[in-house]
Order: sequence, then C-alpha cells, then structure tokens
Amino acid sequence: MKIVNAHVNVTSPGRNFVTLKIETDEGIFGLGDGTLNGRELSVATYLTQHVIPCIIGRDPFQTEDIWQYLYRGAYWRRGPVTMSAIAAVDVALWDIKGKALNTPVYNLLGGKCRESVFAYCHATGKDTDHALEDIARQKELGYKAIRVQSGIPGLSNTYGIPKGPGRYEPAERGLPSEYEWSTEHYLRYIPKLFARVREAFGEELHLLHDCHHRLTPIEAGRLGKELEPFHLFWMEDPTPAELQEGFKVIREHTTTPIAVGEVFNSIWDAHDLISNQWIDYLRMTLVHGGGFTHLKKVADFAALYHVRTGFHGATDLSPVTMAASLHFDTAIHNFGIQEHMPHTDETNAVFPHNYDFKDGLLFPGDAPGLGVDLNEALAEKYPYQRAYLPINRKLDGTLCDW
Ligand code: KDG
Ligand code: MG
Repeated sequence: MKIVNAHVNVTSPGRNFVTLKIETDEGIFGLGDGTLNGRELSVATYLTQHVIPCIIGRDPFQTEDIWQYLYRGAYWRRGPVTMSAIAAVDVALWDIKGKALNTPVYNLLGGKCRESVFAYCHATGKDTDHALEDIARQKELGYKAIRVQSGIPGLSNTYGIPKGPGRYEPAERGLPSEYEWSTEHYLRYIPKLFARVREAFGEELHLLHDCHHRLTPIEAGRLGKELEPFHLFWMEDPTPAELQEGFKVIREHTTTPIAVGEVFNSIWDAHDLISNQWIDYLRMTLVHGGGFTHLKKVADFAALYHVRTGFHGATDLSPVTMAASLHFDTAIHNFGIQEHMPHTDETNAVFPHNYDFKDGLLFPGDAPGLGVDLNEALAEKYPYQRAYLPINRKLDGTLCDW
C-alpha cells in the first residue's frame, strides 16, 4: 500500500480545527488531528508545505520509520507546531492500518485492558453557589469525577469561567481578551470552595482542580497541603513546568496528587518529572505529543515510575483526537482518567464518530481504525476564524504564567 495523496482541512464549526486526511492507492484514507489552539494555521502550513510532499509514495504501515523520518529528518526537533504536525500524520497512519486490517486501533496498541474509559468533566460557576449547582448538573449526567473551577471573589473575570449562559469555549474569536489574576485572592478562596463542595456532595465524588500554571512551587505546596482534607483526585498544572525541579518543591510539601503536561510535546518535557516521581498523572496527549508512536513509549516509561495517564480532552482537541485517545486509554495498562469536555452539535456533525458516553464512562466503539470521519462538504461551510485563548494579568498589570 502507498500514500498517494494528503491534504489539510481547516474548519471552524464553533471553534477552529485542523485535520489531515491521508489517502492510499487502495482507496483507504486516515484522519489525524493537528489542532493547536490559537496557532492553527502554522500547523496547517507546516503540514502542507513541508510534510505532505515528503510522505507521498511511502508505505502507510511504516509508522515507526515515518515518525523517525519526520522527527529526526527535519533537524529542528520538538516544539508544539512540529509535534502536532507529526501527530497528525502518525494518527492518520494508524487509522489507515486499522481500516486495512479491519480492526479498531486499540487492538493494534495492545488490545483491550478495560471495557470503558473513566472520564472527568468540568463544573464551573462564577461563585461557590453557582459551582455547586453545576456540580449537581454534571452528576445528573452521570459523571463520577468532576473538575471544579470557580470565579474568585475580588476578581472581575477569571479564565475558565463562562461569561454568560450557553456552552463554554475557552478560545474567544478575534484578538486575545485580557483577564485578571491575583494569587493572594485565589489561595484564600480555593480551600473554602472545596470545603463547601465536600460538605454538599460527600466523600464519594472524585474532585479535580486546575491551577492553570499560575502558582510558584511553594504557593502550590501551600495549596496542595490546604486541600489535603478534601482528598482531590488531582491538582493540575500547579506551576509552569519548564523548570521540572520546581515539582520537587511541591512534592516535599503535599500529598495531593499532581497532574501536569497538557502543553508538553515530547518525553523531554517530562523525563525528570516522571523519573523522579514528582508527578502522578501525565496530561500530554496524542495531538500535541507526536501521536501514538511517541505517546506509547512515553506511557510505557511513565508506567515504570507509577505515573498514570490523564489525557487532555478539552474542546480544542478535535473528535479525531478524542477517538484516538479512547483507543489509547483502552489499550494501555497505566491509564488513569480521561478529560471529557463534550463538543458542540455543529462539531459532532462535521466529525461523525463512533465513540460514546454513558454513566461517566467513554467507549471507543468497535469500528475499524479510529471510528471517526470528516464531512468535508459540511466543514466547508465553517471557514477558519481567528481565535485565541485570553491573556491573564496580575492586578498590577504584570503578565501571568499560563
Ligand atoms: O488549549 C488550552 C485549553 O484546552 C486549556 O486551557 C483547557 O486547561 C485546560 C484543561 O485542562 O482542559
Ligand atoms: Mg488544564
């Protein structure tokens, strides 16, 4: 079998997605996601101009060699644009393999380790009362694990909290808007929020919280310690992770489990975090982390150090990545949990898929390959629109870590 054609589709059914479609001489095609929130067109151009011409004529079954060719052959290694482009190719090739062999991708990765994938969702509110109401709503939908975020008293707006009714989408159309941040206000408030949540919902519910990289290691240590009585499933992205040793400081001060890595794109972003056992869950995911070929090695390395996966699953990861993640989650031993932020009906119509959600669990489906398609005619009706995540500034105007 040979790759005979490939093209990139950029569409915006409510938010932007970049999808690579690879076609073979046997009429089988595969899909890969290359969406990089706020930098979508750079991946689209990288693929179209620099990658697609190099893969035409190759055997799509040679996933390892093609991965190494794109990673080592480029000279410029790593980085989110490069690794998202490599991921788009890799995931599309595994989709082709599955379809050619008439089997779901999870069977190619090791087969089923579990029947379903444990998922967590988001509950948010502008204050504690609204957050509690949203948790009750999410519980009704069947979720047994819920990430809780709330507006912070004293701050006029906070990232991650919907401004009005309707479905929340973190990327906003147009140029980036600016939000406020104060670590002092945040640290005073969050332990009180979780005290109220446990009081209202008891011990059974799994609770998670995302710090969005805003704290220093010692501040994160303090927060983790104060949250210990509420037994969180994890505290996410407590501090930016460029300085991996920063997590040693956090670890020395708290037993609250730590998750990190939704912005990672290579094992070299996480090597020290994993091998020193400074984290519990790795959030690096297929689309930004080089696809199945790289993530399988990373997950196996993490398993040696008792680190489990907790893949990023926000709406900027397309249904192609959600499908791919569910196959991966199903097939690896050290799976922990999968983030689930459901896509809009418009997005689901552009990407018809076989995966499913029921009672807090996700199911990859048994279709050959990934079990996800791209309706290109419908996608054309939603042209790309510039959109960014907001910028965050401290009350004195200093830019925040993301
Ligand atoms: O692209 C960035 C968003 O996906 C991110 O801000 C969402 O932090 C997030 C999460 O944990 O889902
Ligand atoms: Mg996050």
